[in-house]
Amino acid sequence: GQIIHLADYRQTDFVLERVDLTFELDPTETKVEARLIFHRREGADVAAPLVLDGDELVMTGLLFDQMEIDAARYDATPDSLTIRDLPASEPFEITITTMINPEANTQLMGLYRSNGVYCTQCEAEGFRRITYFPDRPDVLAVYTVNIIADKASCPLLLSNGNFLGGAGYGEGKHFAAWFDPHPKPSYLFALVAGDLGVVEDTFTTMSGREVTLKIYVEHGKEARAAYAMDALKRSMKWDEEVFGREYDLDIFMIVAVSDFNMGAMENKGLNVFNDKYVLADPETATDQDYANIEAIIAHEYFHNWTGNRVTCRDWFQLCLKEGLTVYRDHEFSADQRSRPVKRIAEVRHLKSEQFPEDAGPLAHPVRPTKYREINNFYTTTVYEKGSEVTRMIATIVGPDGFKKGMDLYFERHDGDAATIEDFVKCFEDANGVDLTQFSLWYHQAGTPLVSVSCAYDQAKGDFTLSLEQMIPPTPGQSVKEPMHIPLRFGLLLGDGSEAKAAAVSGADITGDVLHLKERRQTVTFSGIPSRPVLVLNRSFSAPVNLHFEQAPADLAHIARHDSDLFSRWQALNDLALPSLVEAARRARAGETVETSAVLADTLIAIAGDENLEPAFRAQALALPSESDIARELGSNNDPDAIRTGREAVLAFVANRGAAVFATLFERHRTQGTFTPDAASAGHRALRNAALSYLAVSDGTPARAAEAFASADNMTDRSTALTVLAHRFPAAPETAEALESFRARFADNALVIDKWFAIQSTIPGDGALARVQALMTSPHFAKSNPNRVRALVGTFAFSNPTGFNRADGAGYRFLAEQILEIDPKNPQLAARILTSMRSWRALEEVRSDHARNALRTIAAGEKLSSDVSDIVERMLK
Ligand code: DPP
Ligand code: ZN
Repeated sequence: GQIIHLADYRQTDFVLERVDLTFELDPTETKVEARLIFHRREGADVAAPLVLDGDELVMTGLLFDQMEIDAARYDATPDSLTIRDLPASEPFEITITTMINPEANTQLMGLYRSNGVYCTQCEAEGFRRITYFPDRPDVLAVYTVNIIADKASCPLLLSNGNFLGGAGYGEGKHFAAWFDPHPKPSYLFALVAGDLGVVEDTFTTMSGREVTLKIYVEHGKEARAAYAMDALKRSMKWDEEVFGREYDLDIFMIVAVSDFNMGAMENKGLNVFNDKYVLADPETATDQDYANIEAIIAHEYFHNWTGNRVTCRDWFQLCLKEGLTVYRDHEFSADQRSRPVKRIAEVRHLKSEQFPEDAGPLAHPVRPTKYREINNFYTTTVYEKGSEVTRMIATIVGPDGFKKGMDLYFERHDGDAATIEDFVKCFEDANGVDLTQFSLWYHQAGTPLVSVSCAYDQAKGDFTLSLEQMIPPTPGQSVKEPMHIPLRFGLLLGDGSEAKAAAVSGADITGDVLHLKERRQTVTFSGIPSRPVLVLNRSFSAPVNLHFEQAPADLAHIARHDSDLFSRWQALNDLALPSLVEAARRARAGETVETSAVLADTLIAIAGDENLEPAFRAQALALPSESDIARELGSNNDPDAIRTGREAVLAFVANRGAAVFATLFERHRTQGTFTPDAASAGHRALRNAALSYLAVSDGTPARAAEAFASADNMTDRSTALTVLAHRFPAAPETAEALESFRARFADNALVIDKWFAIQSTIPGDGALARVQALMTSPHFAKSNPNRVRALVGTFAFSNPTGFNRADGAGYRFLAEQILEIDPKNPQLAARILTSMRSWRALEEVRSDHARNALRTIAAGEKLSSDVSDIVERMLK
């Protein structure tokens, strides 16, 4: 594939007026007839041909205004259809017939079959695998879809919009027709046909319209869709209340399928989901699964306005819908659950996934300006950093200003294919502010580093803060401009109250937000009665790294007293990280690791503080991860030393807090009927965090084995199993528990994925052999993305010591897997390959092995553009 540049964007020469599709479904020979009505755009070149996109297409018919067309007037290849000598201005109709093979479609893009169900995935460029089409998001049209299929195997025939009607159709067949009145781009097209069970409900919108809600799942799994339905209704209500957005069709459908590359897809009126994000019950789903389902159901529903009603002009604008919609689903979950705990989880995720991407060879701006393979830009930078950028706009213009800007966006751009510039302009116009400098967040890659120092002058009562920002170089961007960084802050006094400055100079401050705009800024707060402790970047108002050597006593003060729970967690993290870095250094040098009692005592005190919500205390107890430590170290990393050091700190905390952890383990047992609400989940999280420490101080598997045996929900059961497997991999109790878990859930693939993931993350050199053995298990299926991600993906992404074996065997294994998966499912292969994005930060022996493995992949024959794009950027 060649490189596509944002600067080359131009409108199409032809306007698509309407689309009429007829599918005659067959497992291996599906016939698609597409009737497309176009007219030449006013002002377009009258000689310009019509060029349509295709991908592996076979054309069996072509008509112009229902007439045969002269062979000299067109060229058809598998990837494009070009038609010449078309009318200068009047509308014309092109009818294209293609034959496709859904059964053979292992890429899972376009029309394919999953467990006998026909389904589609068209984002970003899957529609061109169905028929020749102007397959780009700025071509919006109204669609009519006719589906003809075998009645017995496909009683259900679905597409976007409203159902028009259906009837029998010849021998053993039937048909259904759907009409979607909302103009849409082809990536939002969907078709589903098969035999599925359904859960039905209704929602009455704010203007009093009744909407039918249907969730389709495999027969027998209906009860497991109840939580998803509940989450859908809460999402619909929330979007009305918070964003004033009402649903716009008579029916909203969700279909769960078991083979899916993404999490889910927001097709107009007919969302298609990975079944992992629909199905849940206490027996099979963890609290995290419930939270994910709630968030993803909301995310896809929210796309109806941010993505579908207002779509993207081109794929460079992907963050226009994704960053904004992630922000919306984050806010939804924060309102449904505990806001600070949700924020902590978001920041943990951002730091562990997006920060490494932004610091490595795959770094790119939130709004990129070039790409080779768009599938590779569904990244945590576009999604999560994109959400953080939206959050900063809300911080800068304030809640009312944000609402005004969003209202203007919907008013101005409903029905449009818009750009990031259009979006930002709405906030400028609605609030009379200039966001030019702020917009650098969309254009400059790399996580800004803000260095902080401060001084207090007792005699004058002046507190002085010096700030300096630096944005590291990233691929293709060596020089960066200073950005507008909104930092929420507080000055905490000794009694836990907040100092109010009499005057401030050196920076714009609005409320509790300090606007850092220059490369260097010195800010003076006067009238401060005693030395304050600075709390900076409260609630993570800006996605930056802070370099601030704050005294452990000050961090402990914040951890115990700040009004912002997020900052209390952040302070604990900042207290722990230097200890863990030092521990890794010592472990690598073969020295004994010493742990500070301040750290352990602060952690234990917070864990035992019954005035704090349990979910927060569980987050506090989770020490920074091995990859957090690696990121902090930055380069020349030895994952074994990092683990050894961290284990020593963890053991110190475990032993020192054993009595407290034992009390928590007993006190926070949830009893009675299981409910997946956030408060109950918090008790389980705290109890399980205590169990993880107790397993270390106990030194025997007894307590975890007992917890496993007595668990009455999947959260407790899978945590106990994880503790057993990771702490006592060789114990008979562990083998027994793993086997009983497998046998109990043998026919539930989603639970077996947990069984794979738990075992693939057992630390140490033995992990690879374990993963290879599990790949021969009858539960494994190479063609199913969820299975591959659970076993191979989890190993590569989440087992730092096992994957980064010093002999390079982990990397060689991954290279083999990538080369094997790529010809069948390039998107899946490319995604798993990004697990090596931080390879340059490894010590020399490992990075040499990693480079060799990447070169092996790069030398592969017939690599997909997905994999070659990733591997080439990684080796550059
Ligand atoms: N379905 C994916 C998402 O919602 C891509 N649009 O993020
Ligand atoms: Zn999305």
